[in-house]
Amino acid sequence: MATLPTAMADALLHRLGPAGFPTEPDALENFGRDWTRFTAPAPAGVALPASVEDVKAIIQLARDHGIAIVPSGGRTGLSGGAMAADGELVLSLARMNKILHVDPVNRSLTCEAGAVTAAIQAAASEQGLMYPVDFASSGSSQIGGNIATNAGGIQVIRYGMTRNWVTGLKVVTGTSELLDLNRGLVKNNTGLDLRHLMIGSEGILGIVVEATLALTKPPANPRVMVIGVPSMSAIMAILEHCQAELPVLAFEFFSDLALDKVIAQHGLPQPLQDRYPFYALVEFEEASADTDIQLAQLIERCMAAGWVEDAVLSHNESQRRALWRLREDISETIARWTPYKNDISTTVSNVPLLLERVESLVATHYADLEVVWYGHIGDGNLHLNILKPEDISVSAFQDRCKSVSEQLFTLLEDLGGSISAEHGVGLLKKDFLRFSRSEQEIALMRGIKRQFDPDGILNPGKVFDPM
Ligand code: 2HG
Ligand code: ZN
Repeated sequence: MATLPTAMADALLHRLGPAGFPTEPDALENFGRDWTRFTAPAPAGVALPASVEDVKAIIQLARDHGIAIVPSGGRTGLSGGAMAADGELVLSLARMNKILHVDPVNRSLTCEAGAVTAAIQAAASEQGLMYPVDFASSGSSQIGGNIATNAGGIQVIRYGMTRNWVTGLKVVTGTSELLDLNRGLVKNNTGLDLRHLMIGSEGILGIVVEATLALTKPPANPRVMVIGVPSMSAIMAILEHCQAELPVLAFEFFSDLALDKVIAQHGLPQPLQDRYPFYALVEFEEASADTDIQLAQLIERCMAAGWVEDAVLSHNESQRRALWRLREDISETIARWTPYKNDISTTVSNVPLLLERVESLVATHYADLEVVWYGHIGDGNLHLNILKPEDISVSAFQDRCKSVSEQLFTLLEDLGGSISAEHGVGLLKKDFLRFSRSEQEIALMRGIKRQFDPDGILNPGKVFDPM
């Protein structure tokens, strides 16, 4: 394992104390990885600042000693963006986790970057408000990481991605300077909005240290329906009708194999009497007393058209949560098969074409493997997970899937889609960036990186190589 230069390690210990500079091998291993399992963690050290001044000092030390920094939030990422596999210093924001202020007049919340998403949601809720970016890992993901990856989740169709909710951002750049961006303003047309450059930049331009987030009123009475569906094309027809007639909050789908794994793993009851090839999960707001009648009519029409086989509706909060588990527990359930993940998107109108082409690719190349389909299909985002059979090594499996990715991404390029809808590029997708971004775009990104981080110390080798 690489180690930090002695003078740097001494300075970090002196500034941060033992709690801010753990050196046990377990800590290094834990802080050196995210949820990906394709690279072994090998950081040279871990620093946990307690203040913005600490963050600035750590970056200055890294510059002086030429040591790379890997910013670290809740490490729930799925593209290797927080992996430290090459003697880097991990900079974890875990100790900077305070909610600083909830402001009902501005409908905003200000917090440190290490605040956990669920704690932010709870603080908003205490004021009768809501932070609406939500996903299965919200119990451990941190807002700094959400911002660095522009996290999406299960209600993007209604509320959009993290980007839509960040009204202020404090960031320390690779030159150890603090930027205070947009300061919570709703309206501020004063040139280039650097805040938006930072959002989704995966830690290559600066370290988020504080954020101000917009809040909104929670939906009146959210209800969930799980629908058994005969084909993928039926899902898109149901989506169109739901969106036209209901205040939709989420529109997700999953395959029968996904359901099978989740109910087996957690001993859950089957949601419907029979099993169907696919399921749609629709969450909607019960905006008026008529919603039930509207819904019944909608389902009847969809059944008559052959799109819906059967459906179950939540009648209380615990039923709503139970139905959500069928979708939200998929990723964690299949983790033990070291899945090869695809997180792809296209415009909603192109989804039927995408599904058709991906289905044929899967039939040709993965006929012998278990393929789990699920995702936020209502916003054009499909998660396609290929499960690793026990008798193939991780690297042989990855090589095989990567070669199929070339074809998958070529067809996405044809459709103008994205190779990474919400999980970011990190390490795992950087070889494929060219399928979603032009050469000019990548050259401009490199130039921007040099402006914010002239020494190239922030998360080097993530998203794209320096040259
Ligand atoms: C989800 O939608 C997450 O559940 C994880 O984005 C997706 O595991 C995945 O591929
Ligand atoms: Zn997702």
